[in-house]
Amino acid sequence: YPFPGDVSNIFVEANGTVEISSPLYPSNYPNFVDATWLIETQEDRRIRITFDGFETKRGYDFFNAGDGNDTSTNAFFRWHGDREPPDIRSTGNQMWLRFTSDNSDTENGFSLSAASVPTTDILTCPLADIDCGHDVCITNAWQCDGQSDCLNGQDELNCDKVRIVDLGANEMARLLSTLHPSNYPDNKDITWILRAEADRKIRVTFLSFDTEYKFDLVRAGDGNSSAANAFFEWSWTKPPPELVSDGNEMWLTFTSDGSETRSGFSISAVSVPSTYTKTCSASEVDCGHSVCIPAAWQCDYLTECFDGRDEMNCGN
Ligand SMILES: [Ca+2]
Ligand SMILES: [Ca+2]
Ligand SMILES: [Ca+2]
Ligand SMILES: [Ca+2]
Repeated sequence: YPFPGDVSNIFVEANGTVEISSPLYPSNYPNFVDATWLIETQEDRRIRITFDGFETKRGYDFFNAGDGNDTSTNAFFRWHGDREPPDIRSTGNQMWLRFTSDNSDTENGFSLSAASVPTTDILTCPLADIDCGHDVCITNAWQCDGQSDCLNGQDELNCDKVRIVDLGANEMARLLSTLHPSNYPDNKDITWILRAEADRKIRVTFLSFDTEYKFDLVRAGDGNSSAANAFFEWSWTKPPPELVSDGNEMWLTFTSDGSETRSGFSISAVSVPSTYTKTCSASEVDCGHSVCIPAAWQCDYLTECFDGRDEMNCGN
């Protein structure tokens, strides 16, 4: 197995695949490994890495990857621990991989396939994923979970502060509660500021929603400060209505209290033309600000409209 400084040169034929694994895999790798793989394919192709298994000592034994054939430059990926790594892809036809272990504690390491793919082969992050850059996509559940997953740590930035979401024309962003669809943690306090271009509005649609009634709340309003212009507050399992901002900025907050958690929410936010308007149908109650709820929710002893008008003038 590789000793310190060990370098393997690997050429992958067009459409070919080469299997690479850590020393002694699937048994534990030794201490003091420093193994490098320099992978190359034909000039008009690129290399795509898919992992079959991965486990190293988090914080001590590292897998790194980058473009080109020099391990000191162009790194775009670093992985360690027991999370399943995403697929990664080189920019050009050369890519380096390097695995290092320290002087104690080992795991079984990794096994991967390096495939030669056309330059048209691209990786696009699903909407719910975080794009770490260089098309490295990680699941949203790993955002703000206290563990850095992106090489630059961007998944752990701005976690208890304000998250800015810029929406290009007709672009969609997905906002999820922490760990969704698993239960969100207690004591979360998250603010998203959604921003569209000047002549546009923002439309927010709830794809799933479940929070603790009256204690874990989503609020929304116009502008870029959650201190003002609120027009929406929601909790519990009733599906929330679509929301449309007045202008090109809108804020959303989520707060959970100190006990009882639920699966939270998945929200889609899209930039729409400023001419977009929403009108409540005959079977709906207009809460104001184009917020429409089913007429059946009028006088049901539960307040859905922000100003409570659905529970006013109910008689008795
Ligand atoms: Ca180790
Ligand atoms: Ca993370
Ligand atoms: Ca709660
Ligand atoms: Ca009601």
